[in-house]
Amino acid sequence: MIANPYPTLPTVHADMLLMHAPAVFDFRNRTDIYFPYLSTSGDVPITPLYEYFPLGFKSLKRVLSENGNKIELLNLSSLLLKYPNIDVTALFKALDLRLLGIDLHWMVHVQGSLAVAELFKRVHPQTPVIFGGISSTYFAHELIRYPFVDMVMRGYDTHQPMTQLLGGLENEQQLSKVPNLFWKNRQGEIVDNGYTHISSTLSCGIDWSSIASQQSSGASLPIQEVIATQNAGCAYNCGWCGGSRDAYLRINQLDHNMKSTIHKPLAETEYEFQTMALIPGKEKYHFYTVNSYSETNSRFDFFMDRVAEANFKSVSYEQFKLTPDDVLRKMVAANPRTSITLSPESHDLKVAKRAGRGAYTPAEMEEWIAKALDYGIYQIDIWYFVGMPDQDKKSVEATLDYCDRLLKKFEGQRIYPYICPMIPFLDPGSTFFEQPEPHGYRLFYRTVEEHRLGMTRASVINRTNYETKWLSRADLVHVGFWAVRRLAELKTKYGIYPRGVSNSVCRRIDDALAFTDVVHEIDCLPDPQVRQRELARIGDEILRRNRDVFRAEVANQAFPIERKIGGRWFDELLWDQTTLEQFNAAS
Ligand code: B12
Repeated sequence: MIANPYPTLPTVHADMLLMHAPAVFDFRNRTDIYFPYLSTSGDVPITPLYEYFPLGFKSLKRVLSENGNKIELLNLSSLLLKYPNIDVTALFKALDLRLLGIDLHWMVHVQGSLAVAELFKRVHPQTPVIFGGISSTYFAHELIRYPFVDMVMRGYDTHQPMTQLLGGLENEQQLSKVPNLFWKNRQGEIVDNGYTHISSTLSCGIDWSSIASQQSSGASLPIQEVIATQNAGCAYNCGWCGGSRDAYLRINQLDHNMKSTIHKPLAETEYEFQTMALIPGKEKYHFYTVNSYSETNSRFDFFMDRVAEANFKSVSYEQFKLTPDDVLRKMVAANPRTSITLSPESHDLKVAKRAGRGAYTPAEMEEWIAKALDYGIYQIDIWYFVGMPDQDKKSVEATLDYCDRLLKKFEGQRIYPYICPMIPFLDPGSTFFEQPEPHGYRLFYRTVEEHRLGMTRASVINRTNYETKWLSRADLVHVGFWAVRRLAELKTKYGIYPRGVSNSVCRRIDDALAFTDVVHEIDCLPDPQVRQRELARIGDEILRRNRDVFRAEVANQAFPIERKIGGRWFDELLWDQTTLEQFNAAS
């Protein structure tokens, strides 16, 4: 008798499991794709697997559970970073589900989400697999054609349709009535139920009372953060953004008379704060609020009153325009460690305006910074972008010169500029994606399949889905990384980073850029056999570098020091730590 090579994981029974895939599956032993250091946007603590799952996972869990379903969450991405030996097939065998839900929300997950669906269907051919999220909505008609995708749920608010779906999952007659659903019937025919559920509010608040944190115990620099968004869609219309006013209307098939931002009812916001109050040690948490610039004044007032009661360690708000005085005062009163994030995208007003921003000049911003600091704002983060219309190498260099002046002017006052290249993707559904040529863009990938294959290219330059008239794909990567490196140097010059930190960032970026060129040259070889052979030759070098990035620790531009993962709110690992450690050791 052959012994079972795997210790069995206790089986998880659920009506639905929502699973978040790594951007690329299986990243662990791939010697043919190179993932450079710091190749994400840099403001959030993630690796190039993009471990955040959609906030909607948490709200879906709440609504569907309240309707009598057993709902579980699994962040496969975090799990594989933390337990790298785990056999995913064996893990899937321990799932007993009525339905598996996978997000394809951010397009960057296209390869990983599809690969995970395919593997799951091999293990459980009878269990239906449903896709959802923004990219799923945009590409629903393409996704449903993959043999291992049984259903696609469209929409920015899927709570009601998903409740209906779980109620009638085994009954085709009932399935045919579920709004927003694309599905395959028993004959394998694709059925489109139509996109008719258009919610006028973002219907459901999240229950934050229990979040993944237990596994961070002992970490010296724990990542303790909760996040909130009060709306979907956007009040603004940046051409590169897949969540802009026009993109949101387009992706959700809404006409231009419809509202481009829908809001969470205040009672649901209140509920979120009540549940956040129950997080153990919440006064050590940072509260990251996103999209606050799409709120009305009275709603934002209500929100800040709740922030004042919440007593978080610190709070950050994203602002589109320069925050007016009365709001600055109120923010500081609500929390003394308030930081504001601005995203002018470029110091050059012409570029900033073409990026959809340009609501203020650098001089106006500086005047405002001085005032905000006077009011007691604790920190101001200023984000610049690489890959905008009219932005060439010189323009990026000039942005860095501007950052130098800015850092000097506000030395020692927590004014932190950042910059990031827009890679790998220009958002599908954004205005520039829809009409690339008039805006100076050229697309390399348009369809799901093109993006999926694109994400398996060895070189990050070839994974990028666009270039501009002003910056080629290679420039986007080179100029972008150069800019991040230069900022690290500047931050040391002005005493923000210790010399050791910036030396390490610069050394790793230098290596990433030099090695990207090696990989890129091979990845561009026309003959696939020669290409494969040459890639195999440097396979060990790729793997060594990837393993340096894919660890149970994460560093990003905003915090370039490795911090342990496992305690981030989205690190939902489904089984307890001991069970997973044993399974990992035996796999
Ligand atoms: C908040 C936000 C974030 C937060 C994360 C919040 C989170 N974890 O959900 C932060 C700041 C961390 C973030 C990061 C990123 N973001 Co973002 N983000 C947004 C924003 C502003 C709002 C999204 C939101 O909260 N919606 C409301 C919540 C409650 O609902 P939801 O999560 O969408 O879920 C509902 C539905 O989508 C659906 N659903 C979702 N998944 C699934 C799965 C199944 C199976 C089903 C049935 C349904 C379903 O049902 C849910 C319930 O109704 C949008 C822009 C916008 N205006 O929409 C951009 C947006 C989604 N982000 C975008 C991008 C590109 C990114 C980054 C890749 C940027 C980067 N380079 O780092 C990263 C990815 C991070 C990662 N995955 O690790 C793009 C995506 C474009 C695309 N098609 O790929 C958008 C559209 C615009 C933009 N450029 O910012 N983001």
